[in-house]
Amino acid sequence: MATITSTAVAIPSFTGLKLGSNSSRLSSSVKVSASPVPRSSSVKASLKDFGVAAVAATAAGAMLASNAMAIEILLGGDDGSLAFVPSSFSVSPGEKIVFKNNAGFPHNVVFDEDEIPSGVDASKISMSDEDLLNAPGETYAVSLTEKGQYSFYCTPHQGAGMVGKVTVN
Ligand SMILES: [Cu+2]
Repeated sequence: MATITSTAVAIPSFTGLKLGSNSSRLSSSVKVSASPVPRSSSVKASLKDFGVAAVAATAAGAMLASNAMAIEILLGGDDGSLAFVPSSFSVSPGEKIVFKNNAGFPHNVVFDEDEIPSGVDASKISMSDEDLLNAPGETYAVSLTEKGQYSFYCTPHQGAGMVGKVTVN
């Protein structure tokens, strides 16, 4: 009970403090909303610190995500086509390939054991035939370390042409 109440009040009061320091036009409305709530200054300070930390962490996470080496391949086209989008692409060794359910699922990602570099174990980089991505936005991620050409397909839609190629170079 106490946790929910203080959290609900703390967010607007922190926002208000921040706005108040940056804008004199908004400071009067901030005072009205913040002052009727009786609270100790130590609680305010700790909640404010928490807010700043959360904002900083979000910014750092966004920077990491944009800098990380990764490529996203959609499973199913926006037009309803049963395809990998794009179906042909290149990555660097070790680069993360994220296959993401987009439309027309269920899908999966299985590498063709006859069309991958020799020495690579197809089962280690593939989903199993029975393993399917059923929900929107579900992902399967894999990193390929051996250079060369790899072919892969979606088990339910291979016959419909849902196949792809990736070059690791
Ligand atoms: Cu499919």
